Amino acid sequence: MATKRPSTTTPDERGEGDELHQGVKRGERMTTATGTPLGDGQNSLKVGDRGPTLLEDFALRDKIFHFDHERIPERVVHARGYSAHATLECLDAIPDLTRAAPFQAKGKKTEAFVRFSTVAGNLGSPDLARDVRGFAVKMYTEEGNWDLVGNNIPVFFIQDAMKFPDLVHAVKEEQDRGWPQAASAHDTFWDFVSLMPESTHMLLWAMSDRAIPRSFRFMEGFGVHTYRFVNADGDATFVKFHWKPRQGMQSVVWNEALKINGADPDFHRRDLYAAIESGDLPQWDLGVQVFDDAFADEFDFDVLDATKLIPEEVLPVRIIARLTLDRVVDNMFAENEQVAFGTHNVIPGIDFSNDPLLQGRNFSYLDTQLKRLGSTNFTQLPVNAPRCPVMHFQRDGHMQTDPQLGRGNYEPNSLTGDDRGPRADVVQGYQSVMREEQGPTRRLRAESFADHYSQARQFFLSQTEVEQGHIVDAFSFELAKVEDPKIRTRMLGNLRNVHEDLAQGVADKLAMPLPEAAEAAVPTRTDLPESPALSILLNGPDSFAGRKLGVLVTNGSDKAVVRALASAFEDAGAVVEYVAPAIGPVKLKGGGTITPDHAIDGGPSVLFDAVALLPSADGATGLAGRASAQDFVSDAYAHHKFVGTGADAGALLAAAGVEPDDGFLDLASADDAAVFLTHCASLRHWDRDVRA
Ligand code: HDE
Repeated sequence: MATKRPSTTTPDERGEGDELHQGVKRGERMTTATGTPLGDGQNSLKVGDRGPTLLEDFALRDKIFHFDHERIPERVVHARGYSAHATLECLDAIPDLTRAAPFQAKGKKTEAFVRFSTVAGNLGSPDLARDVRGFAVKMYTEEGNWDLVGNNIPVFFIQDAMKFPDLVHAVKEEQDRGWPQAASAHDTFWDFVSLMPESTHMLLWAMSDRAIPRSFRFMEGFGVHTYRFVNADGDATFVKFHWKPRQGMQSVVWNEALKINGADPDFHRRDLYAAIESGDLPQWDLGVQVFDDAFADEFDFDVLDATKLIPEEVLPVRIIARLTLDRVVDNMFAENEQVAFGTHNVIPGIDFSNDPLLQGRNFSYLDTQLKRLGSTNFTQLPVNAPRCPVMHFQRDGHMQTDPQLGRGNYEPNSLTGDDRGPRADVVQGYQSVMREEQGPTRRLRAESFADHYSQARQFFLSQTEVEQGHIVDAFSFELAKVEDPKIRTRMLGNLRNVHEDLAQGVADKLAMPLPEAAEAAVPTRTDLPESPALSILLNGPDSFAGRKLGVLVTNGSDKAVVRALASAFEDAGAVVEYVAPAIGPVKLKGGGTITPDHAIDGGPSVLFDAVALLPSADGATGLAGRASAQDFVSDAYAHHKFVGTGADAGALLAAAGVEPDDGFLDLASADDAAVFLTHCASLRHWDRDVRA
């Protein structure tokens, strides 16, 4: 037990070399890791005034020793991530389908922890990389931890775990040069995927706006694989999991993503933190697609193939629970870095399918945690520890923190009382689904996995014209970064099997001729119906709530207009931030001041979902000569944003070279705010004829 130290207070002092020794307040004394109180936190122990330093300086050694070992291996994939604590609430009890503890009673709450991530970049990479986002959820149920380790894209690049290391090596920075960081736009990635047509469907998603979400809050999540639900009678069905953001979906445009990465590489983590801290708690509905073998057999693709999805229009998603992110992490290392997810963490009621990718993952995650966290006892770390009792005969290991009482450390035993220890429960314990499996041992890709293009085409055709344009642009951007023309040509050959317009559009942008279509194992189906659920723009929000307005103000901005705008947007659940020529207070016409959130050089319009230009006439003239102010306006224009323009913004608009269109709304008087807000609810003015 910790004993209290005598409470002391000491004054701040300067040392002989002018170093600051801050005094102890409230009796809190700094100690070594073993609790010895320190008398000096600034200087190592030396002989004389100028050294040498003594080997006996245990305080220096204690501190430097720990520092030298601060880093642990970062995740080989999904290194860059951000987490939050959460609660899952059951909305619709489904004991008929599963005995999984979170879904047994309506209103049942389960503690959870969520980590979002990019895949390819290292720990310090920017948030707006074009990449898949990880969407990993740990649910601490009373029957153990259940991890749903998913992505924001419902399909994957490869069908068999055997190919995962190749995929990851290909996408990460190239080994002989060390770049590019957090980018798939390079030769080795496109070389690999162009030789692996099974990746085509996922490539369509990765080149779509899904791969550049505006915020973690505005993206869907998917379990990807087919899993199994099992009820208390042992009856099993197949299930696919979906997370649907109650904030609606939203992405950025690519040119904007490139600029956000420079302006605020932490854009996504800052956004999530700010939303939770302000009480605007992000929520997702958890939905399931449940089906049986007979239903699965009706498809000509295989439900065990992770490159395929079941369209929601064919099998609707049934909402069963709601996830609320309700608390930011206390410490990034202890929680975000040390949280250890694994697909193998299942609870009674959840079981696996034979998806060969899932089977490989079940092996991989445990392995990786041991490598990263260094001990088999990583499950004892607070972020990983189950909230239900843990009882077994696993013993010892590095960093064992459990005193593991009693005499019994094996079973069967005939010990009694506390010495006896736990036993497996044949009635209530986890039972794997009984499945009949038969067949010769072979290394084989099933023929049912061979159609690589039909669903890619279905995805492309399910997008709006604007989104299709973005897909063409993204392929063109990425392939233009590929140096070897034969890789680009090969990829164009694959794209011809998806859709001629896509292939032609990309070829045109690359100024390359279209090659022959690649040979396809199975001809592309052209009869699959469009699935509107696959489009972001068809499923966006219908309000500006949770979005951010950037208001450009200067000395002399009209107080009535500024205040009316702010209250209209804030009342609608939006965040308003002010950008000004400098960070000091701005004096308004009509009285009062505003303390800006950003100086213009560090507050570009890419940080906002819509902007308002409310400078005074003098202020507009002053800003007109500044590149950052010109970019503020021209970027908002190029990124299809709605722009509110005050009566005196003319000089700035002219300097930016922007011709106002229907997406520019007058903010001449206080009454105009409501109309501007109504327009902003549709988030972007897609009719504007600009393309990155
Ligand atoms: Fe992962 N994956 N993965 N993965 N994955 C990891 O585990 C792996 C796959 C996913 O925020 C690693 O703790 C293999 C699909 C997420 O901590 C590692 C295969 C999907 C996260 C690993 C896959 C994912 C990971 C690296 C193919 C979407 C981040 C660090 C057989 C359904 C979790 C770690 C977090 C992390 C292996 C494929 C999602 C190496 C072998 C498909 C969200 O174990």
